[in-house]
Amino acid sequence: MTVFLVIIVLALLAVTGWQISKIFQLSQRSDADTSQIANDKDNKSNGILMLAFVIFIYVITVYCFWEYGRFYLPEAASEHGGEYDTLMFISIGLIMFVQIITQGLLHYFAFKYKGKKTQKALFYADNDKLEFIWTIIPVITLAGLIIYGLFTWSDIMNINEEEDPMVIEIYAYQFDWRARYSGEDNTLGKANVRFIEGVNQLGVDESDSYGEDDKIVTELHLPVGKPVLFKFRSQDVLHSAYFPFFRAQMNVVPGMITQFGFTPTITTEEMRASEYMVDKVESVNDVRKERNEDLIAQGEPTLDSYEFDYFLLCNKICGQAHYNMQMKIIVESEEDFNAWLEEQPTFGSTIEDSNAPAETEEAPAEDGNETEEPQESEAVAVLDKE
Ligand SMILES: [Cu+2]
Repeated sequence: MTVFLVIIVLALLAVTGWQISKIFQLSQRSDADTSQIANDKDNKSNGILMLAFVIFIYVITVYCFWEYGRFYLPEAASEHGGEYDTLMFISIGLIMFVQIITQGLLHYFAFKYKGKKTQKALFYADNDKLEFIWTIIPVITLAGLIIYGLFTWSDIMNINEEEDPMVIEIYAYQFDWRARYSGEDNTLGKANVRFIEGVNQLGVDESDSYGEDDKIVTELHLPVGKPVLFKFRSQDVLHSAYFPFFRAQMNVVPGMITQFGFTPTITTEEMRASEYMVDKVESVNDVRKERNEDLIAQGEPTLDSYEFDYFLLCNKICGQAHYNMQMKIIVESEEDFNAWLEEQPTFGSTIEDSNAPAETEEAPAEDGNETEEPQESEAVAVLDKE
């Protein structure tokens, strides 16, 4: 009903506006120029507007670089990241250079050659030489960019098996991540969504001996300088594993395994100590400090101070809590990594532990609920935050 009333009111307003404009037209002096054809004055004001517009977009561009330049990512923390950044920098630099010149010329010419009663447009059919020049230059430039891009792409995407990369599975589900280390044998056990039951949250095949030493964790640890090969699997919908600091992203597709490999080069500690990150953390904490003053005044709990950590994000809108789908990544020395991995339970032992009490208490169903509960309460917590 309200919608209906609003529509009627809007329609009446439109009619009123139209009637007022008619009255306004009738009240104009009879000798005023009411022609629909543009005269010199119209052309002049449009020419000036064209020039003003290009100046406006240039000013906005410079302002954005000035104001938001600090939101750029820091130096890449992976081996291939440098190549990726160079390709990006060259492509964007070239596009911007051409864009600034051609856009400027387009608007300037619209101003300079604006219509005048006394002038007649020149009929100029074609010029082979000019057309050749403006065709061949983009062809060579674009071909160069594409070939360079293809080489970089294959360099990044080709996984050198000779380097013996450490195999880790990244498992996505609504709305969290799990990582599965392939253990001593560096081979992941087979897995299928049909095996998901109880503590076997990732559906690892219990009958596959390769899976026994796999280790499933909620936090991704990586040894610095060691190549890693990620195998991605999704439980439900399309996700995208996005590692911004390592310049890596791969779709995570239900029903298939996708992969991506990289070598982390900067540890979490080193990144925290970098000038970029020190400044960034300081500015985030300044904002939080200000916010905390308000929160204290309102008698609400305050925000913790921020500390940088690498993270893995989901970069496909996969549902309600997509925005909160992230996993912490810690890049550390090989010794620290080995010590941490040593502490993690293997898949085999997890299954054994879960089976042991189940046999006596006969409660496999309850086990299933226990593993699902944290997910559910997480989802609820996330909704509460919204
Ligand atoms: Cu997702």
